[in-house]
Amino acid sequence: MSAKSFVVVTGGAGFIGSHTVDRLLERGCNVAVLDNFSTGKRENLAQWAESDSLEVVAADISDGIFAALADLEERWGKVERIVHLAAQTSVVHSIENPLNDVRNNYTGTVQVLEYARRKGVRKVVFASSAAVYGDVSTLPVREDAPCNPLSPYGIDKLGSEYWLRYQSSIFGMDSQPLRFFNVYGPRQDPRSPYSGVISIFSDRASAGKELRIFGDGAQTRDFVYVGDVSRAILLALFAEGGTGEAANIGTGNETSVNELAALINEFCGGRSTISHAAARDGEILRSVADVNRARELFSFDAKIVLRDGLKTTVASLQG
Ligand code: UD2
Repeated sequence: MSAKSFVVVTGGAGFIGSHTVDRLLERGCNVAVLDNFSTGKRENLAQWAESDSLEVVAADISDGIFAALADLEERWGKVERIVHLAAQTSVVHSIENPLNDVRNNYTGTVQVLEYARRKGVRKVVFASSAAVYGDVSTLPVREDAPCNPLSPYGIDKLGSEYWLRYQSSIFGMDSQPLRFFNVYGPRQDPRSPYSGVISIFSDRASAGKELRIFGDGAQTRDFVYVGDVSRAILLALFAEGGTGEAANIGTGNETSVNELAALINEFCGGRSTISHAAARDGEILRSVADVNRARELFSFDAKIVLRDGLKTTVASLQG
């Protein structure tokens, strides 16, 4: 048996997951990744191919995780903590495929929590989303603002948060839902129709292709760098306590899509033209996080400013 912390990362081969695994291994944990590889990639973890402290198990969390972890429990002992990131990540996809979203993002969470309850896992950190808020009237948005999700994705994330809170209050399991704002950075896939705007614009501007803004581009987002997000996850995971009360993970800075396109184009040599297309249905016009609760609960503050994060992202795409 090992004295190291045994941490499970669901979705650990994905964009945010693989950065989280990097940090956990650097910290000296034993890490089991559960991933169904629908969007996750083994190459995101290739840097750890020689490590004895990482095991990658191909498994779909919505089928349950007991069997997937049985062998590793014999080797590493009891699972101490879980980072639950595995999810269908697109709001647009969830609207067209609601049952698929329920299976992955709601049933999947309950499966992970059922394991945590029965095995006495100490703490679960969960990737929730700013999508739980829907349209908000007061900005920056605080965690106690009314939640009116406008998509199956937002509903399933909010429902999952309630499960964490329920399990913390009834069974004493520590838990921490994190409401991610717009996460960007290296390893975000630019080629899927559901990709984040920064990965799409960086990929296209690097090739001098046109950047297409939906609507007038005045809509704003709080773009938070993946290295900050993975740092927040570890701070939350190893902090004492956790009642299931959610915390925003953003920077507190608001950037318009117009500003973003101009910045990315500048960093890529200014070869792209910028055009406008019809606005997306149900587009949220302004989004920015109040960041005080994450600071109070687990001393998290985002550190990477957008210009620096964008430069790193663009450089990673240019190989
Ligand atoms: C983000 C999250 C989503 C959910 C949601 C919560 C990502 C990738 N998605 O959705 O998971 O948490 O926030 O509110 O982080 N845009 C363009 N041109 C493009 C692509 C996008 O103008 O080619 C615009 C888009 O209309 C939007 C903004 O860029 O105004 C951001 O779009 P997004 O798809 O990156 O993320 P969002 O905020 O819809």
